[in-house]
Amino acid sequence: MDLQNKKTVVIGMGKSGLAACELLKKLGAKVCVFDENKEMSDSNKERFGQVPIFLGDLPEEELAELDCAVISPGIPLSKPIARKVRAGNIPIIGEVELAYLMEQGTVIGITGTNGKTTTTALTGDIMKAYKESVYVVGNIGNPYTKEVEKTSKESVTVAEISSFQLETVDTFCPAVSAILNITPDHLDRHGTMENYIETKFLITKNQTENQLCVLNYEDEVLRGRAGALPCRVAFFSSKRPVENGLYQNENHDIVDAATGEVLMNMSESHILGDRNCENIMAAILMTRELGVPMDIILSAVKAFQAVEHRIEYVCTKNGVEYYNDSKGTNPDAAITGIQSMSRKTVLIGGGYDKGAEYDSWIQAFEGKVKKLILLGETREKIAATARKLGFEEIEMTDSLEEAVKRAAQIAVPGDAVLLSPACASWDMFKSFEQRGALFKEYANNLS
Ligand code: UMA
Repeated sequence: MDLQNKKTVVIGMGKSGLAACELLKKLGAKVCVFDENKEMSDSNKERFGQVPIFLGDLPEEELAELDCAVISPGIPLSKPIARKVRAGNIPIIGEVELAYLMEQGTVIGITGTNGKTTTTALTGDIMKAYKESVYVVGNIGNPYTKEVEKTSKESVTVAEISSFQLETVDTFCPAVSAILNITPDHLDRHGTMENYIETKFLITKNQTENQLCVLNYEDEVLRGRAGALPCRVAFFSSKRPVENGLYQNENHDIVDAATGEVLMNMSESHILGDRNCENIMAAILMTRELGVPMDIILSAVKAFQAVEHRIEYVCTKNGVEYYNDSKGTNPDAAITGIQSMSRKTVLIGGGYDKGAEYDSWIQAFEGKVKKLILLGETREKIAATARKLGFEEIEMTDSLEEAVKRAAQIAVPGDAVLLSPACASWDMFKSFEQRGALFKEYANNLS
């Protein structure tokens, strides 16, 4: 795509917007940026240098001259700015699509409601053990547009792709893709579960019959639609043997379905539980497809440590272990969080309302949660669900700091305190990273 001298607006002044803006400048486009936030800090504005900035609204005269718009993932196409641009017949390119248009190498694309970041980081580690040029990009926190210029015929890009990013893909075509699972999330944006599922499957839409998509056999939707995909499929299952792919047997061995060979045992991994076993199997299938020898794959898997904010051990204070699962941003992810606790747990939850239901999360407490400390927009909704299900051990707080202090008072030696909110962070924090970092700070500062 020739963007030389093309007047282009970048919508969104976050990480993706900044990286897209830098890339567009190098491509010779005439760039301006737009953000809905009229209160944008000077330091954020300064990051964009001399580029014209429009906050709140894009003047008609600017709109009239536009050739193209690049949209950040956090901004829905239903927003007034996107509608306005589209009404003017100006093409909107997603930030991921813009990067992909310049991609020179092989792409691995990973999506799913939960486990994406762990699988992406692990797949990146495996590829790095085998190849010199590997770029780990996307929803994991490193915009694709920031790295794409470095790609070459020899390089591999491992991309974590969220449903927000998939909404605006057009030609994006990973050589190998994975959909790890699909459970309700981001329904405030996608409207219905059906829309959310359709969006997730966009990761395979341009794949061809000689390419591979890796799917979770335990996910009914994924299993059901496997036959309709345009590419080959390999399955993984943490619960039963599959015909084609990998599975975990009752001894927690990972078994190659084709040969019956045991590749490794889950006790050899630092990341535990069925969900992580699924992430590992997906990463093995994808990297094996790209020719990485199994001994290299397995030694990278065995060396891999949990990613930050995902059931991350923080500290032990007065015999109480503190865990940060700030990335547990939906009920399904938070279920994995509580299931991995082996101690009685004081659980801190609640946050931004994405329209989720919390019944299955509360049911997963299974007598392990001694107190649920709630904060944020969803606290009343979660409390009502918990009470409906007979769980009464609830306390309300107004800040994360207060929640940590209260948890420390309630927990006794041998207990755990777990931040695993089941909600996004955007009601009180900039990001789940900020929420997790503050939790760690408050926990570390306890006397
Ligand atoms: N903004 C608007 N209007 C809106 C929403 C946002 O103007 O309706 C503006 C904000 O004022 C802000 C900017 O847009 O200035 C933020 O843009 P953004 O929300 O796209 O965020 P980025 O900083 O560019 O980060 C994005 C992803 N964020 C989202 O999808 C919400 C990051 O995923 C990703 O790591 C990054 O690009 C690099 O690719 C975060 C995330 O929460 C981790 N993802 C969701 C999830 O994992 O559940 C999908």
